[in-house]
Amino acid sequence: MDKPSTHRLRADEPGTANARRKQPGGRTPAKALSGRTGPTGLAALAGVAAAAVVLSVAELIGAFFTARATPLIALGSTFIDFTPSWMKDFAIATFGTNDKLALFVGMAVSILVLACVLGVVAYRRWALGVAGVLLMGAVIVASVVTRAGVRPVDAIPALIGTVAGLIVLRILVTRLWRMQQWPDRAADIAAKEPERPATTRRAFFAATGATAAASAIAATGGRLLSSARSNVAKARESLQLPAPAEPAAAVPAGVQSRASGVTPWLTPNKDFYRIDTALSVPEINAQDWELRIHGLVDREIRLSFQDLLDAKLIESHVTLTCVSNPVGGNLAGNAKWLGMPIRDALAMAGPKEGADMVLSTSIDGFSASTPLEVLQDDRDAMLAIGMNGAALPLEHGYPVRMVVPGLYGFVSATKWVVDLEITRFADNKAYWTQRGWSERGPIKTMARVEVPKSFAKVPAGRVAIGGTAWAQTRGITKVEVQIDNGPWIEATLAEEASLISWRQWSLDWEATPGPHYIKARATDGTGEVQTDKRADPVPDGASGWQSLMVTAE
Ligand SMILES: Nc1nc2c(c(=O)[nH]1)N[C@H]1C(S)=C(S)[C@@H](COP(=O)(O)O)O[C@H]1N2
Ligand SMILES: [Mo]
Repeated sequence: MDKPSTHRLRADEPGTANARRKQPGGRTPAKALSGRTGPTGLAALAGVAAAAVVLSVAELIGAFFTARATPLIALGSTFIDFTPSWMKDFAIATFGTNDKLALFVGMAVSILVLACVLGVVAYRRWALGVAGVLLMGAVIVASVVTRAGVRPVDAIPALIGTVAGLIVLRILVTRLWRMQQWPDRAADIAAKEPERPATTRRAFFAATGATAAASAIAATGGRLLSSARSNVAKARESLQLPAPAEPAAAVPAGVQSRASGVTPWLTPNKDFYRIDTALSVPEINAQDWELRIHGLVDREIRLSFQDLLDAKLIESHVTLTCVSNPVGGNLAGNAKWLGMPIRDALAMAGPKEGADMVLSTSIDGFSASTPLEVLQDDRDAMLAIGMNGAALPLEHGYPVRMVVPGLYGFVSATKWVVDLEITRFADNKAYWTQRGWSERGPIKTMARVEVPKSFAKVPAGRVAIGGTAWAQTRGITKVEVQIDNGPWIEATLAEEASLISWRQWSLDWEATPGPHYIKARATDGTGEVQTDKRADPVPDGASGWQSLMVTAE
């Protein structure tokens, strides 16, 4: 049958493979429509507009539901959870604290591409387009309701958004069909709706443009509304911290490195590194906060924020370090923390024989596995409520986080912590352990050179080398520097405040003109010299000596 059959054409949606093959003269609908942007391009645009409507309507309505579960935030969080570990490591290494922005850009590009495909598919086969929008809605609903601590009603915004997106897609695709110079179809439509003239390309652009603009406004409005509705930040500011029963030991004068340009010994809150999987910072009202301690315990207990305020609080300078920190990197910070000793909280619950791990979980589903004995010994492990004299900043875990000296953050420093399960390493795995990192994470001894900077040009003559070293719970007893593969020279250590905070150092060096290589290594309180064996951050922390080149001139 080589004669085109109008009957067949009418039976098919325009643009289906079948209909296209039967077009007289082999002209596809794409070619039939003259102009710069063919129907495929316009259909892609329709898909983008529809996807924008789904997301923005959902986001706007989401402002009235659980803040951490608005569609954009939930989608982003799901994106994070499904990002392969190597890509996450790459993002942290490449974008550092901008990793979230990178994530949003990556997500936006992916959605844009999928939306274009959706538009084209809907134009060619409407049923598949419907399926596509419903799939999109299902993915959003799934990512919303699988967030920890989210209620089923939080799915409502995504459902309404999906319906709105479907309606918009139908309107736009119908216009496209009508634009076709395809006699049968155009006649069809004209016969059914004679009062509505066929859409022009310009009108179509205007319609999609207006939809996109309205979507952008709705999404922005949703985000603004979400933050305006939150008063957690205000409540945090007016929180009065109680005085510690056990104040921090006085910090000796001289903890700061004599080399100028070395990071401050005490890290201000605003400069403290931040690493977490939370796209939108969880906002918890202190009055609503509750910590459940359960599992292998004599009695399950629940602590309120007031219980913490009333407890015997300790205060301590502790250096936190991220396992993702590369040799010489700056994912470490030193602050004065105020909190309730975790061992006191555990004692109230009474861990049972056989338990060897505490699985701490945050309100947003992150979890960390910490050896039970570490939380029961005399190091200052605490449920922290204060950081450098202020209530915990929202992004550092307000209202309560864990701080455990000596362990990398991924196995100990749970922010926004709401649950402690006393369990066994054999029975439970924490968030990062499930993703290929180790189940335990004692901090490795590390010496960091901060001045001069790598590849710096320095004036020949006296140059101050300086930096920071850490080996929390063991302490730093020596830092040595090697110039151009010469003998190791002992640096001058700054005063030590405690074994659980970092220790700075400096060394005066007479630099001769030309390029020089500087290496540094530390020795911890057990007498062990930092290993020169290079290891990547995965699975339990980077090792090796930092090495840098500077040029004296
Ligand atoms: N809720 C939650 N807590 C978390 C994390 C997280 O992703 N979510 N990341 C951990 C990691 S890997 C580190 S290094 C520390 C960082 O704490 P900071 O952001 O206050 O510096 O927090 C830990 N606590
Ligand atoms: Mo970390």
